[in-house]
Amino acid sequence: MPPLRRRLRSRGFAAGTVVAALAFSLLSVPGLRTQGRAPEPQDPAQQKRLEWFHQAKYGLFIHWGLYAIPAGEWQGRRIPGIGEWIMNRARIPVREYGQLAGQFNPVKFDAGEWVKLAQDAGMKYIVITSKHHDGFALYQSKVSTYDVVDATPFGRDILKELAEACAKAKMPLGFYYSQAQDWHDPNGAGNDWDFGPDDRKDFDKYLRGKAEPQVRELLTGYGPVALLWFDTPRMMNVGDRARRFTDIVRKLQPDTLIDGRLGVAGDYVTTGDNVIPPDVQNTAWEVPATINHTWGYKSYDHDWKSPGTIIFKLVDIVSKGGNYLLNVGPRADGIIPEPSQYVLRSAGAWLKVNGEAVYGAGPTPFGDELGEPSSKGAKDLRGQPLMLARTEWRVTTKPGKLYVTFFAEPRAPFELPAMTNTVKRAYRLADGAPVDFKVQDGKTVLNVERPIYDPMATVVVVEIDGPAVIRGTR
Ligand code: JFZ
Repeated sequence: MPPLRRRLRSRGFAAGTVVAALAFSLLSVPGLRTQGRAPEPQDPAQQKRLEWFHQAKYGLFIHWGLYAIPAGEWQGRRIPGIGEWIMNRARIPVREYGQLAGQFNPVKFDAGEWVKLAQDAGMKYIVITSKHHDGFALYQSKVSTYDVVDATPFGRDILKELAEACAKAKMPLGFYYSQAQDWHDPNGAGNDWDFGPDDRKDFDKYLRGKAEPQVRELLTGYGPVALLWFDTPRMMNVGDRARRFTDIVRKLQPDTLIDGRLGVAGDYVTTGDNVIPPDVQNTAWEVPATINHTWGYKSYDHDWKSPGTIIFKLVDIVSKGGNYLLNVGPRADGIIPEPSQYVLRSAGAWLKVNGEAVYGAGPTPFGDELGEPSSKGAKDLRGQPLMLARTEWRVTTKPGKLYVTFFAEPRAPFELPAMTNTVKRAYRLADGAPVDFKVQDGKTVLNVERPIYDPMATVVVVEIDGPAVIRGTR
């Protein structure tokens, strides 16, 4: 085995430090300085806060705001890029963009239906944009009237309705809040077309006058907040700017998780958008991901990921110790695009049967199945050894159990990497049918039925003696 993989795969305290160091170099994207730094070694309170998060594994991200109205087009032109960035990409003046508020009337919005979709999808938490970079709040704010209650004909507090529906369904709810970029506020970051360059702004005036009080509102008016999802921490590494937010959160709701994009270490690491690390990460982490190529709704992006792709990514992520926060962008009428609903519900049907391999499951004890670095010594775009991913199977774990998920029929007799544990039993998760196995040179050979039982993904449970795999041969 090449040394990099051996190092990445090893466990134990000293090795863990190496893993963490490599992990964070793998997670950082030059030019996007938003990646979470390694959280400090976890304190017990933090571990406690993270418990539900580790159980949950799969969440629904919702990007919704005024940008759903233009839906990717401005003045008859298709604006390239992600939908919620249209104000920036088309350089729309605040005064013009703000007029969208007068048209925002999502009469088909039904919070209960959104929560039902998340439940059907097998998702265990929801995170919604409370205020994105455009500065418009989806709830009634006393700090600014640029919000859904004060500025739109709709006049209903969307976050309140969603918080109530979530409470009823016992669905943890978190809020995305753009703490640094605010293209509506003269002193917020990002809007240089109306307000000039950021370095001439009184950024702290914006933070103290809008962002901090709005975060206080979110933490006091909507019941328990499962997590706060900060983003694009421009200019946040000056003085105590980021710390001021941590202090507000810890004081008002000590159990609320903080993501990795505040500007100081949060409770977990947020990877780059759609970036799944190549290996197991020894820290709590989450990948925010799109279901097509945009977060906010774009009328002409129909490139939906398939249910099979979603399930592969979810199991892949869980086998590397992470969480999957998968996004939908509701339309301006309040309906989540039907194709996203179909994809999520189809993946959810698989999870109803096979969820035991996902929820609360730990990472793979192996790693052989993830891929290997290119033998030619090639480097990826970040200068890291290029990893050639394999996608045939993944392993997730619970005490005494391995869940081997097959995404394709094994081409040869299927062998698990060598372990000293005794295999007690093997069976298919979907229907409990026993799976024949034998042990050869310390390796467990599973006789996987052909054609494969569920072509989307078939889980075989392997029960072992002892709580965890011990690698090697006896
Ligand atoms: C940010 C936002 O700008 C975007 O609109 C969306 O909300 C997304 C979830 O987050 O975009 C980013 C932030 C960080 C990276 C990429 C896109 N990154 O670190 O790779």
